[in-house]
Amino acid sequence: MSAIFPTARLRPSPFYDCVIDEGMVSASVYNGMILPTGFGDPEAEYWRIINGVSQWDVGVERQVQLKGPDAGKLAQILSPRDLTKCKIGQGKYVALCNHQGMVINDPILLKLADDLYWFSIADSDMWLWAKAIAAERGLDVEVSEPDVSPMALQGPKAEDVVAHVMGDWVRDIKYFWFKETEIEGIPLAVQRSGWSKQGGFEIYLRDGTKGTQLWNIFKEAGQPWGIGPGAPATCERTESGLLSLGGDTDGNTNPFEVRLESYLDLDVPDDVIGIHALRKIKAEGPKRHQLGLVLEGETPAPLRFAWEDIELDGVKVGKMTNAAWSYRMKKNIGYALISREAQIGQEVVIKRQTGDTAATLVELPFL
Ligand code: THG
Repeated sequence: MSAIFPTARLRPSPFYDCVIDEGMVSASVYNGMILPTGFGDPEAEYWRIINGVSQWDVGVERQVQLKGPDAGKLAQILSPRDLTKCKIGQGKYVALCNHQGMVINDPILLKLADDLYWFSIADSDMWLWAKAIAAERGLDVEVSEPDVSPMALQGPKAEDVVAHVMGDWVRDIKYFWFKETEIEGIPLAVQRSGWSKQGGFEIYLRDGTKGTQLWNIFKEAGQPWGIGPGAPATCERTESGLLSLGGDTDGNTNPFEVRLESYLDLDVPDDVIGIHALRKIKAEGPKRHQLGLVLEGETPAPLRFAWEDIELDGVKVGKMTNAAWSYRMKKNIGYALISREAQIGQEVVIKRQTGDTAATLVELPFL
């Protein structure tokens, strides 16, 4: 990979030298950083996530740190989900919204102490947002981007590898819970999480000078389990129904439309940003929903780069927001963000750049 120029504005993660050595061939941009996306054999990388253990540089999952007496207060003001029962060492998936009730990020919130929280953010500038809200509300809290960079181990064999390195105690970590620890003096947090549904852990590196050392510890330990490089995979996440903020959403998407309602608590206090709008949207009934699409055809469809119109009986009813060839279903699948009038089981037509394509609306997740 020679076409990327890491700079202060397009930052490499602490694992960058390692992913270059591993043969990275493609990358994306996320939170002003380089997100590796491929190592030359997408199908092998996919099956490694499904059957084995895959090692990902997800240093782009930046942490927005809230520290100080009002850290918990700010976390709650930003999150339309009840955090009063969130324990130290626990993570919670939260749908951060703006005042209009539109989703602006969908991080995991980690509570490290009563006065210390991290939002492990998706791709939008939450640091600016959190700092502005803290100032406007007059809160006693420091908002910063700490030196923290996650690395993910995903797949059914990830637990054995992490237990081999850290000890069998990691097997007892519950979903989205985490522990602060270290290996060979490298400060870390280890969490049962990751952007796949194949199980695994994320290791939050807390010293950016130790990226190569940490990568190699897991790379070497994982050899007996066939560990290899990988990346958050469009195919697996689509099959599994995971949300990609900014991919499946735009600036006018509310959480009810993209299956995030179960992460909302509409009775949180009135000072939570967006809560009035969310109650109103709920009362009026959301206009769209997110469904799966199974496209006609038995071969991988051409790549696409923009949302494409969906028609039902010749009338435009929504958009196809993403698509992937499913190696397990042997079909092209995608997500529809579509009028509630369109229902599971119906046949629609996708106005693709490559021509009209018939598809069936199905429930998410696919698998
Ligand atoms: N891990 C960490 N940080 C992240 C991500 C991650 N930051 C960026 C991005 N991913 C944030 N977005 C998501 C989206 C989905 C999930 C996690 C983070 C996720 N969702 C599960 C689901 O929808 O089935 C489970 C949610 C639940 O049940 O609580 O895992 O991956 N560190």
